[in-house]
Order: sequence, then C-alpha cells, then structure tokens
Amino acid sequence: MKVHYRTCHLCEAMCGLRIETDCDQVVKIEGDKEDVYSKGHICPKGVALQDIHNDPDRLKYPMRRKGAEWERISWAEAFDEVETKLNAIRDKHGPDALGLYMGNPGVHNTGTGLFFFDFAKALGTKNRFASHSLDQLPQMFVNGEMFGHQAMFPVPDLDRTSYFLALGANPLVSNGSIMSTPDIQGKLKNLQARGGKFVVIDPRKTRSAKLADEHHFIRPGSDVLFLLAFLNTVFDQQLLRLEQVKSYTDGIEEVEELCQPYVPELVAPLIGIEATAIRQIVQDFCGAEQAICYGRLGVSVQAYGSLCHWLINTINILTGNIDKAGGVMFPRPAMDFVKLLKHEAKAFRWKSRVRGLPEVASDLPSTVMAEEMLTPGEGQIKAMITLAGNPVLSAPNSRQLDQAFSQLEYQVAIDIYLNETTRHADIILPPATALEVLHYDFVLNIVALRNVANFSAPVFSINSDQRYDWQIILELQKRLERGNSLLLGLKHRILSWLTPERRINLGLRLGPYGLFSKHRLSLRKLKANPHGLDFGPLQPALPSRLFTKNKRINLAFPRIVEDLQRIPGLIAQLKSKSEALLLIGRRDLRSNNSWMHNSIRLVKGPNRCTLLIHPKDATERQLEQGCLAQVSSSVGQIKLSVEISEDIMPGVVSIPHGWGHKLKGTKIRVAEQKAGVNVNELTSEQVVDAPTGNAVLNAIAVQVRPVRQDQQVAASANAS
Ligand SMILES: Nc1nc2c(c(=O)[nH]1)N[C@H]1C(S)=C(S)[C@@H](COP(=O)(O)OP(=O)(O)OC[C@H]3O[C@@H](n4cnc5c(=O)[nH]c(N)nc54)[C@H](O)[C@@H]3O)O[C@H]1N2
Ligand SMILES: Nc1nc2c(c(=O)[nH]1)N[C@H]1C(S)=C(S)[C@@H](COP(=O)(O)OP(=O)(O)OC[C@H]3O[C@@H](n4cnc5c(=O)[nH]c(N)nc54)[C@H](O)[C@@H]3O)O[C@H]1N2
Ligand code: SF4
Ligand SMILES: [Mo]
Repeated sequence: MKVHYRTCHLCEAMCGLRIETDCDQVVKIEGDKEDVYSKGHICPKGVALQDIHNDPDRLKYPMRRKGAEWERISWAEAFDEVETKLNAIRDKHGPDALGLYMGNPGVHNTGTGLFFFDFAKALGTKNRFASHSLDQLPQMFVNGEMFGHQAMFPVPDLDRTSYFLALGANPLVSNGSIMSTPDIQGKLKNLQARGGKFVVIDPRKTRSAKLADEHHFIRPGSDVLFLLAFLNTVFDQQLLRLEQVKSYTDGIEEVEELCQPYVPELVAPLIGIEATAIRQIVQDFCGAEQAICYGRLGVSVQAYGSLCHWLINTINILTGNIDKAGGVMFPRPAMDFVKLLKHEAKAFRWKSRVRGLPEVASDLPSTVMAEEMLTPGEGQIKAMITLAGNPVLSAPNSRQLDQAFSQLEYQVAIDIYLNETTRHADIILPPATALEVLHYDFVLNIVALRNVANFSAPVFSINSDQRYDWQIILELQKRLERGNSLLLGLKHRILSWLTPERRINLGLRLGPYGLFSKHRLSLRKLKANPHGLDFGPLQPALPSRLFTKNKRINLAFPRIVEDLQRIPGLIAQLKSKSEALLLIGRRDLRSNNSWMHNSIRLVKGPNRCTLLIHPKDATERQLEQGCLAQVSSSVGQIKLSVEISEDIMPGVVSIPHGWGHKLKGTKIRVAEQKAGVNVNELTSEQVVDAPTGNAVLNAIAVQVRPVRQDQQVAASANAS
C-alpha cells in the first residue's frame, strides 16, 4: 500500500488530500490534516476523485466520428487529421474561421494552464472564448481598469477580519470562489467567535445565509442600487477612511457625485431591503476595525455585474479596507502568475464581428459564440476547438448553441467525456486527468488567503497510449502555428524542452520566494515538503503591486461612468409592475458545474434539479410539492418538479445549472439516468452586462404554471 499527498483540483479551495492506493486501486481518500493550507478539510467531491479515475465512460484514447458511431484511432492519425482539416479551413476562410473555447477545468489543470496561452496565440484567431465570460469577466474588467491587470483580484483576508459582507455568494457550498477557502465554515465560525459579524445579501436563504448573523433577501438584479446606496451613505455620514489610500487613488469626488442621487429611501422599495437596514449595515461595516465587502456569482452574472464589482472594490477602497490585514488584499504567489501574464492583461483591442462586443484579455464573450458560428460572412467560425468546456449546458440559450455546434464543418474536443458538447465533435482527443497528472496550483494561488505552495506528483502513471493535456496542446500548436519555419522549429523545440516540471521550477525559482530570497524555493524543495510550504499571511502590497501605468487607482474610469447611465432605466423597470417571477441559479455541494454527474456517489439520492419556489407563489399558481411545472422565458421552456420552500424570496424561483444530460449521442451513463433539465434553455445570450458582454444567468423573467396531469406522463420521460 502507498500513501500519496495531493492537492484536489476540482474547485478553488485547494484541499490537501491523503490518498491510499494499492497497486492501481484507490483504497481511501481523506483530508490531509498536515496540509499547510487546508488542514484536513475535504468535501464529497474530493472523495469522488476516484470515481473520475475509475469511470468506465471516461475517454482515454482518440476517437473519430464514423457516422453515428465512434472509432478508436491512433494519436498520430488523430493529429494528422486535425492538422489537415483545420489548416484547410483556415486556408480557405482565414484564421478567424477557427474558434476556441476553454472551459472551467482548464483553469484547474496545471498542464493546460501552462501551455494554453501560447497555443491560443498560435492559432491566430480573434474568435477565442472562455467560461470566464459566464462567470467573473465583470470582475476581471474592473480589476483591469482599476488595478491595471485583469488578474489582480482583491482577496478577502477572512482570517483577520471582523466584518464580512457577502453579496451573491454561497461559499459554504461553493467552498469559496475568487477566495480559495477550504473549510470556509470553520473560518466564518472563527470570525463569529472573535466577535465579528457575517452578513449575507441573497434572494435565497442559502446554507451560508443560515450560518450568517444577518441575512437580507434582495430582489435579484438590484444589488447595484444597494451598493450605490451603501456608498451614498458612506459619503453622507462621512465614514470614509482615506489615510492609507489617498496617496494613490483618484476620482473620489467624482464617485461622491455619481452616487449622490441614490439615497437609501429611494432604493429600499426597489430592492426589498429597508432604508434603516441599509444604513445599519453601512454603520456596522464602517464601525468594524476591519471589514470586507465581497461579491460573487450572484452579482457577477447579472445585467449590472461590472457596476456591482466596481462598487464593491470602491467600497473597500474608500472605507480603508483595501490592502490591509482583515480587508481585501493581493497575494504574492510563489509562482507569480499575475506578473507572468502581464503582457496578456489587455482589453478592448477588437470587437466581435456580429454584435460588436469587446475582447477582454484576448477573449470575446461566450454570449456571441453561437452567432459567430451561425452568421455567414467573412470571419464566420467554421471549426471549433473545445477544451475542457461544456458550453452546450453552461452557456445561455443553449439550444441555439447546440444547433450552432451541430452545423460546424469540423469540431475537435479535448475532453474526457462524450457529453452534450463533445457529442458534436468530429474527433475527441482525451487527455489524462485527475489522479494521473501532476498538479501545482499556480492559478488559484492568486486568490489564496495565504501565500502557500504545494506540488502534487501524479498518483498513477498513464499507459503508453495515453497523453497528457499539455502534450496534446503542444502537438496541436506545432502542427497549426504559422510563421518562419526555422524560427518556429526552434521555438517548438524550446517549448517541448520546457516540460511542466521545468516551467514550475523556473517559475518558483524566479518568484518572490525563490533564488533571490531567503527561502530559496525550488521544485525540489517543494517535492521534499508533501504537505506544502506556507509563506505566511497576505502582506500589504500597494501601490507597488499596481499594474496601472501611473501606479494609481482611478475610481471614476470612463467605461464605468458611462455604464451608470443605465441606472435610471433599471429604476424605471423595477418600478413597473410585472407578473413574472425572477429566476436565479443554485449550486449543490455534490455538483461541479455540468461534469461530475457521472459519479454514483455524487448523484445518488433525491432529485436535485428542481424548481425552488416560495409557498405564496406556489399557491397562486396551484403548484404542489413534487408536481411538474412548466417554466418559460423569452427564449425557451422546460419542465421540472416543484420544491416548495420558505428559503426562497417571494417572487423568485431557483433552478440549478449543469443538468439536462439526456441528449442523443452522449455516453455518460450515470448522468443520463439522473438527467435533470437544462436551465440555460431559459437564459438569453442577448441580455448581457453592457461593458463586458458577460452572460446574464440570474434575474431572468419567467412564467411558471403547472403541467396538466395528462401532459405529465409524457414530460416525466424527459425530466427525471
Ligand atoms: N445558468 C447557469 N449557468 C452557468 C452557471 C450558473 O451559475 N448558472 N455557472 C457558470 C460558471 S460559473 C461556469 S465556470 C461555467 C462552466 O462552464 P464550462 O466550463 O463550459 O462547463 P463545465 O461544466 O465546467 O465543463 C467542463 C468540461 O471539461 C471536461 N473536463 C473535466 N476535466 C477535464 C480535464 O482534466 N481535461 C479536459 N480537457 N477536460 C476536462 C468535462 O468533461 C466537461 O466537458 O458554467 C456557467 N454556467
Ligand atoms: N459544490 C460546487 N462548488 C462549486 C461549483 C459547483 O458547481 N458546485 N462551481 C464552482 C464555480 S465554477 C464557481 S464560479 C463558484 C461560484 O461560487 P459562488 O458564487 O459562491 O456560488 P453560487 O452558489 O453560484 O452563489 C451565488 C449566490 O448568488 C445568489 N444570487 C443569485 N442572483 C442574485 C442577485 O441578483 N443578487 C444577489 N445578491 N444574490 C444573487 C444565489 O442565490 C446564490 O446563493 O463555485 C465553485 N464551486
Ligand atoms: S472543497 Fe473543493 S478542493 Fe476541497 S475537496 Fe472539495 S472539491 Fe476538492
Ligand atoms: Mo465558475
């Protein structure tokens, strides 16, 4: 029997795992109590890593479509075919005819992360997309404008704070996002034990809200007004604390003027939080020694995502809670990904062809992906490469996207499952994954609460006919990159020599704890410390860490000032009476977006893909617990069973995403049995956050009605 120590790559929490194996079998997976960062924490998904490893449906070898069937082919044959097909399409239609979409696990996968950027550039296409435009793009945009770099995420220093205000986040279930927090529950309880306060603003009384000292329901999509009223009160009651930030912050007076109209009394009836409660939150926040305003998906994937995140940052800055212990801070990771990506940190250089939505950090928003495939003309996408992504379930208006994928001339999928997106592929190139790959979390350490480093060697070796993700990406780059052949030959030789281990070693040695520091960090040193190394809590880093040209933060940057012009329209909309219910999302501890439903361990038990609705709204619509309801939006309709609960705000309903596995041609047999329905058949790609084009997946107007008994029989065949 062997014991391995490994960082879990599934979510952002970076839990250390202790894995016992016997030959090629996992015997046990538990939290590693000695892990410097997670100290033994684990969630059900960490244990289910073995299910991915053992999954008989997991793909390991290249497959080529042969009519409705698939045939296994060799890697050489697969690469030859991809090279021929993609080059032919590019020769005929130009580089933008190749589209590329990278999904969420790409960020959690060291090999992919290390080789992706060069590969994407080599393709030479403007049609690049990523799951972050279904997620944190507004945060990235605001970071870019305020701190000069899209990856400069302010991270909540939870261990040392005394007030934590969370909007649109459910960290007890997500395990923290853009805030890598193993055992977030423990951290929040410690905060409460220190006499601190945890406050949640969410249209649903989530697990996090139940732990909180205070929870306020808020009308979905209206947070921007709450935050404007928050800032208005800060100015009005002179609660600013500028000592620290004044020397490097501009635009304070302009911000004061911009939020002047939004007094708590104006916004209160529109958002559903009393003016006195808003003022009290502001007073408590500003009265706390250290406080954090934090927002995640609920305030990011909504129509005012950029404004919300701008206001959140501005609140932290103007109340003196940025760059100080217990406020929001900027990590100094051992391999400094933020610095390494300095040259990628650009935006607004080109626009999408059809709708004119902007590029940020070289990607166009995924909301334009379908139209770029479907609209004829120069620059139309004819072939797609999907890498660790399942946009057919994850992106808005997924029916349209499904159709767009189905009419492509060619699709290559680098993926481990034959699922809703990859079923359209002509060829699938499956990489080794999970317990088979090395891991060093150079991406997530930019959002970690401490500066830590941890290296994981593969637990299992791979067969000679499997390939690592980075090998696949590099081979594609070699075959598709255009330029001077001599120079390219040299470049590709260097890239091949720079294996993941060499890249990590270089990154560590040249990083802040490397060669030029007392720590002398190297990969060898990390390997000798299997529970990781801890370089301590986050340290103040401003203004030197700023990437803006003048090393200053401009609070009132033009793009956001312009976006504020949408607020009167929002107010008018909120004042008008509507019969519609507002749809929001929901995450479950045992899901991971769309792709972990093939683990029996994770999907067993009652159906979780239900419509959560308040008793009052259910009664008004004659909906009963467990009955089938039809939910329709301007885009589509789905049928699913009703779960009545007081935990959801009246006027709001919730459906989780990542379900809807019963599409023809997939091979995810467990998931197909617990198929659920796809909420993104209701969301629209046309409704976006204006400055970025980010998807709007919350606050969707829907109609809900019961499905008549005679229709239920037919529908239940589709909604298990
Ligand atoms: N309505 C609604 N929609 C949402 C959300 C929501 O809250 N509500 N959330 C959004 C968010 S935050 C996100 S991040 C997106 C996610 O959107 P996507 O990233 O598009 O979707 P995932 O479900 O993460 O799909 C991951 C894919 O990667 C594959 N995969 C897993 N591991 C590996 C690996 O090691 N290598 C490779 N090559 N492939 C692998 C899986 O088989 C799967 O096909 O969904 C978004 N969609
Ligand atoms: N178990 C599990 N963990 C995950 C994932 C998963 O699928 N499952 N996915 C991972 C990914 S990709 C991400 S991005 C993170 C996301 O991490 P979080 O953002 O913490 O997770 P969510 O559960 O999406 O939380 C969003 C919250 O916003 C609320 N909300 C919806 N609309 C609004 C609104 O208009 N205003 C306000 N104030 N709140 C609103 C929802 O009720 C919900 O509680 O989680 C990661 N971790
Ligand atoms: S919380 Fe996240 S990192 Fe930790 S075990 Fe669960 S899935 Fe893995
Ligand atoms: Mo995400």
